[in-house]
Amino acid sequence: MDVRAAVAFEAGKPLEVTTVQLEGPKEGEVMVEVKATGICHTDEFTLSGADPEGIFPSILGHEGAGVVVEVGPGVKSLKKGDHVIPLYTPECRECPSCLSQKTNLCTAIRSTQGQGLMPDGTSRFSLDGKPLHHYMGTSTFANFTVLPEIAVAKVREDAPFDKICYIGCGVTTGIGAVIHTAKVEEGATAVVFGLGGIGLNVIQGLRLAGADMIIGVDLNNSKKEWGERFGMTHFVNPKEIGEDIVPYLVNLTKRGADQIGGADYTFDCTGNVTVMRQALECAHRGWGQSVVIGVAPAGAEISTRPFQLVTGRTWKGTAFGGARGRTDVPKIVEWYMDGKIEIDPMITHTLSLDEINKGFDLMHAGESIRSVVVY
Ligand code: NAD
Ligand code: AHE
Ligand code: ZN
Repeated sequence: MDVRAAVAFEAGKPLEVTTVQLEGPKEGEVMVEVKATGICHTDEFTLSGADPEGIFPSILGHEGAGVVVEVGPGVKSLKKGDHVIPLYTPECRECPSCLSQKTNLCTAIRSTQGQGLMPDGTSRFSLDGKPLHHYMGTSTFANFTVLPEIAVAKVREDAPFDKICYIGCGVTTGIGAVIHTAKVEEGATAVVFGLGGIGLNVIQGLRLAGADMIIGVDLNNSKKEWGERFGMTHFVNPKEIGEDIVPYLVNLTKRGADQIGGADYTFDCTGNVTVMRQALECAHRGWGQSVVIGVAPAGAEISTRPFQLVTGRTWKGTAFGGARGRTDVPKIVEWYMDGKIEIDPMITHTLSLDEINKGFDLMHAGESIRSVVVY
């Protein structure tokens, strides 16, 4: 069938909105009518050419919400009409990773997903008879997409698509990093580097967890107000403090009789490896945990003095906030519907598919938190 899609033909070039062809779902797959999709910084990262796994031409997008319109043979857990959120981190509940209960990184289809293909090694998208690649297993920059059943979370039907699409990545990643990955406790101190679509969700996750001191760090002063809106207690612009950011933050977080500074938890939400090092090094001696969320460009590497780890800091990372999509995403939708978490104010721009490149421009200009395309 013909569908409308924003195609990434080449790295570094704007997306082209055009009509492409989509095959129906095969064994174990479903077709979803995408009703809305967010534009995440990771889409920009891949489009820029910085993603070692970036493949072109492809249909990007991984933050969607929609309705199941067709199910392939053998599909058991979904039916036509179900409201769903596509999952770039699937949950098969059968692979060694899922069964371990130690990680959300399901391995069932990761290798074909990374090659821009469905699990049978082919693509459902094409243009003029030539295959187009899928992206992150989701390709939500098309008004219809095909997904493996294990990469779909069924959610309640009264939740608005143009808001819950954000749970498909940003909301779950930020809140999950606090709850699942860092397991932040009440009264903790935390530093969040990068107050964009992810960092603000880390901040609201910290507020939910009961953190006492929530320091936000960003080069853009307009993010101060944004951070405060979701629970940030202190804002630091590294360009304006007149000293190195690490000693500044260590000093700011001094507590207790020994006056040793450092945060209990720190989060990188920038993808900048220098910032990742700063985040580790301003974590508290003996127990501070630093969580890498940002995605760094091909070839980038992190470094620090091993002494930072010898003296008890832990460096860890998180994908999709450690969330098991089919289990956890419906719960996060419930939290939103119950008013436990906020989404609406973070969706600063709503666009049509034809305007999708404007969403990338707004991100580059630091003017948006989240732009959402509504089909
Ligand atoms: P964004 O563009 O909305 O926000 C980035 C923020 O970082 C901006 O406010 C920017 O001003 C700030 N920033 C940039 N450089 C900085 C620096 N040196 N110091 C302090 N602040 C700085 O991006 P986003 O959508 O929030 O995504 C953030 C990162 O998280 C990206 O790298 C993205 O690819 C990644 N990400 C990872 C996961 C995951 O599962 N691990 C999920 C989603 C996004
Ligand atoms: N393909 C890149 C890495 C990109 C990456 O780390 N993606 C995150 C999700 S970012 C969502 O906005 C992720 O889930 N990673 C785990 C995985 O299995 O992809 C690279 O560097 O090769
Ligand atoms: Zn994302």
